[in-house]
Amino acid sequence: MRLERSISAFSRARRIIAGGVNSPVRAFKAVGGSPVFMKAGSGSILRDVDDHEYIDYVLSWGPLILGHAHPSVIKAIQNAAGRGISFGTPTEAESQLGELVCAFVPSIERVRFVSSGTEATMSAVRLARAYTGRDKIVKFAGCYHGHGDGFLVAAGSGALTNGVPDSPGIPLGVANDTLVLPFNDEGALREVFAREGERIAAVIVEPYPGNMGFILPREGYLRELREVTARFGSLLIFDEVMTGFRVAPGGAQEREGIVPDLTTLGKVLGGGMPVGAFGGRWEIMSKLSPDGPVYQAGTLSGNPLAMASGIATLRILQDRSVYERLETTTRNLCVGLREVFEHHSIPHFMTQRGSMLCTFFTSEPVVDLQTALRSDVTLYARYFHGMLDRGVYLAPSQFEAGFVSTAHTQADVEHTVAAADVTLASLFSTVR
Ligand code: KE4
Repeated sequence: MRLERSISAFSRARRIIAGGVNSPVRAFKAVGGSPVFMKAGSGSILRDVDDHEYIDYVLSWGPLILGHAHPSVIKAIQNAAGRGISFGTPTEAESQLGELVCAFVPSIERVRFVSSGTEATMSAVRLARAYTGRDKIVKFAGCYHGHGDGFLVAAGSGALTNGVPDSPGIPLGVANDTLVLPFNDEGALREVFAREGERIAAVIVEPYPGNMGFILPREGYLRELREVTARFGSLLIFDEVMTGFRVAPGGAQEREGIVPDLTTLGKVLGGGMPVGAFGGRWEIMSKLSPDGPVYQAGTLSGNPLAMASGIATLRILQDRSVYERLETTTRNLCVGLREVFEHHSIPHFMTQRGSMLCTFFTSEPVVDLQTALRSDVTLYARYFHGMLDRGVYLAPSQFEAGFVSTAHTQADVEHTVAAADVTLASLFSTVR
């Protein structure tokens, strides 16, 4: 496939932008080749600067649950822009979106909007430390909570993809306050709490980790997290930046019936515009400035255009039948892909919840970072490029999740499954 314009765009970008990208995972380092530069999106389709079209399963890393350029979202942003872009004052749109958030996620009694998932998680951890008077936090190897210093310890997503899960530049004192455990390991959890429980301010967890590929908790694991944190007076923070409004209207906590103390949100919340949020019980959130002493702020927090985009998005998601359709499309895709992998005798392990999915090329169940790392990332890279050449845009890293939108059609599913069949046939010269 001819990618001349993307290739020249990347060499231009590299002359002015660090690494040629504004977020490392976009650079195709894990899959090789030159990153594809996109210029437009519509529904489930992305168009690149060489005018190739792709069915998009990255959806801006999750935000675009309604697909690209949804008319209601575009109109809401345009209307808001006509009234001014930012005021630096309170606006009623922030309360409107806040009311929607609290309706979708009942564990949130008060919310604070920020401009990214990283700001949401950083702020939630600062609040948890202030509320408990403790310093330690527990995170899980392979989970990614943004690029805050304390989180870049055994981090997932781009940090893992680019082989720097423990970034340089993090002071030892900060890293020492982050305790890292393997996900899905109840023994390790109980052991660290027996040893450090009185010093642990919070456990922060992606309830369905989507940054080491997409991994699901073992039965009862999240319940154990809830019980052990409550027992030791630590807060449980569900990082639902990726799963919020995605795997169910109320996120993973709705599917699992677990009430965290704090929740962080992003991605779908802004419908593609920069929005993050954190929230929880009033007694905790009341510690935040200006009512309380815990400082947190942001010039563009609650930006009117971002609020308009989020309100338009969540209003559409209030129709719960949307989630049934998303789950059906995603399941159809998984069934088709599984048939193809089985036909070509490709060892694989697939995960799916709601409209999130992932394929690992491995013959063992993937339950944590170690098992994820044992999957065949070389085969993933070859599969990625074969699909790209056939008009399907997957995450340019094994250590990410795939997403489906309301704009994806059965025809998209059939095209994707056919592309996988031809790709694997060409890789393994097995013909159907
Ligand atoms: P942002 O700061 O990128 O908005 O959000 C950070 C974040 C926090 N928590 C979870 C569970 C997340 O998945 C993320 C961001 N996810 C990655 C994709 N795996 C963002 C993509 C990128 O870094 O370019």
